[in-house]
Amino acid sequence: MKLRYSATSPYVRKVLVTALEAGLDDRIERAVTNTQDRDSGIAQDNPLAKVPALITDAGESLYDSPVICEYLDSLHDGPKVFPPEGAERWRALRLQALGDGMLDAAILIMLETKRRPEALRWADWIALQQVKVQHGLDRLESEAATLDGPLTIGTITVGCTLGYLDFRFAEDDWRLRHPSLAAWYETFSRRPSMRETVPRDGA
Ligand SMILES: N[C@@H](CCC(=O)N[C@@H](CS)C(=O)NCC(=O)O)C(=O)O
Repeated sequence: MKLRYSATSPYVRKVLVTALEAGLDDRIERAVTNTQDRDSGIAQDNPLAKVPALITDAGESLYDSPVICEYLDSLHDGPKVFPPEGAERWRALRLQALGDGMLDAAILIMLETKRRPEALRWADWIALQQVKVQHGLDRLESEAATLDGPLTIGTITVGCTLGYLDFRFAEDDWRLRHPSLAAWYETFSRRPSMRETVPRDGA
């Protein structure tokens, strides 16, 4: 399998953590991809020109991260990170959606505040995105006691989301107002799969 990859993408990190936890990492070739480079071929594998995209051994392209993670989870016989049914499944998928939504907002903030020229920034719009991240953190804080337990795509996504906030917004420490979540993440981030996938600029 080939993974269209960027070392800073939290969605790619979800895929890598899932692969490492499933023991599939050795089967995945990583193809570093600049999504803004038309010659990279990303649009042939994902018409949205986003990473991650996975090209299976059968030559089929899969995207986006929830689909790729569920595909990888179908390839192994160990404990599944996508619970097959019932309340556990819906809880894991909801947590994944919450983390992914927080990431979508956080990336928009990053692009607006760190990439766009200052004169073109739209403060009210940035504030709207910040509220989404804050509300997400508040919800996770209120649920922190339930994050322990079997690893799921939900907790993987939450872990990658908090890691992204540390990576891009270290100056606004989310831990200050979310102590229970911080305590959970302190343990979660020590998993080898998390340690091996810490985001790095220029990697
Ligand atoms: N919903 C997608 C989001 C993927 C995404 O936004 N990836 C970013 C990198 S962090 C990207 O490729 N952006 C390039 C673009 O939007 O053109 C997923 O979960 O995989």
